[in-house]
Amino acid sequence: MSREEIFKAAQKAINEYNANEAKEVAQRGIAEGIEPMELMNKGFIPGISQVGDRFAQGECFLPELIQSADAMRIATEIINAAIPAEAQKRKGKVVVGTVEGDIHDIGKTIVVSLLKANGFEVYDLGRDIPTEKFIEKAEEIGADIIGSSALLTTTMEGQKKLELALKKAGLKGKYKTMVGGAPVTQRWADRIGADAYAEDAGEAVKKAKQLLGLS
Ligand code: B1M
Repeated sequence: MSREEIFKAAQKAINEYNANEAKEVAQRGIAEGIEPMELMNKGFIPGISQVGDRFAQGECFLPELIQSADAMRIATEIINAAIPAEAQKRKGKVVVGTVEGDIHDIGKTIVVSLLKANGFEVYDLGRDIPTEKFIEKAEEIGADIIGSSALLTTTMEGQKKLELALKKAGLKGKYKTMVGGAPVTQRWADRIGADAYAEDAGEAVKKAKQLLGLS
């Protein structure tokens, strides 16, 4: 199978809600030497985006969306495990979670893996995380950055709430904040006063380094 065929097979597995196939393609892609993030970005992510588009157009429904998310989760686990870790001194501490009311965590988990692989100490809070939990954890572990993910236009408000809560507690400035998620933009980050916005996991690493003056 060529690289292009593997990317196509990954898209097909997610589009057909086929977890076994997704697992096989992920393993095969890694075994054939495709870079983990390239396999994710050119194969699996376009696949789940296509399913999302079909869902939005009423061409598939929640049960299918759940099945393809499951296939995506399995592929993500394999890909994340294959990301080579940078053998370096710890770069900084990052608390990351998906905001309250939002259970989308596939993208957030990829961001966590790539940050870890790049030498950050990451505390993954999970999904559906209330504002206070982000702050409590940051205070507890002495974080450098608080990162929040939001996938729904309605839950993006959670990122704004976090900024406001930090200001109210006199903690804005103590922690740098980074926001991301499909509906999130630089404009939104500017509007709510977040310190950084990242479009994808690779950019999240770049921005985290910039926030800490490491690049
Ligand atoms: Co939902 N969902 N979903 N869903 N889902 C979307 C987001 C939607 C756009 C689909 C659509 O209609 N086209 C739509 C939102 C519409 C809107 O808000 N305008 C939607 C909806 C409506 C819903 C429900 C309300 C459906 C329902 O119940 N009727 C429901 C909501 C549940 C809730 O959260 N309360 C729901 C549920 C689900 C599933 C559970 C079935 C499943 C999630 C499973 C899981 O995550 N464990 C799911 C899925 C899979 C999707 C789509 C299809 C794919 C999301 C995804 O995983 N993308 C999505 C459509 C889409 O986005 N095109 C959709 C792949 C992932 C790698 O990308 O998450 O964007 P992403 O992460 C990227 C970047 O955004 C960035 O880096 C990542 C890696 O490159 N990034 C960060 C993310 N977080 C970051 C944080 C950072 C920095 C960068 O710093 C901290």
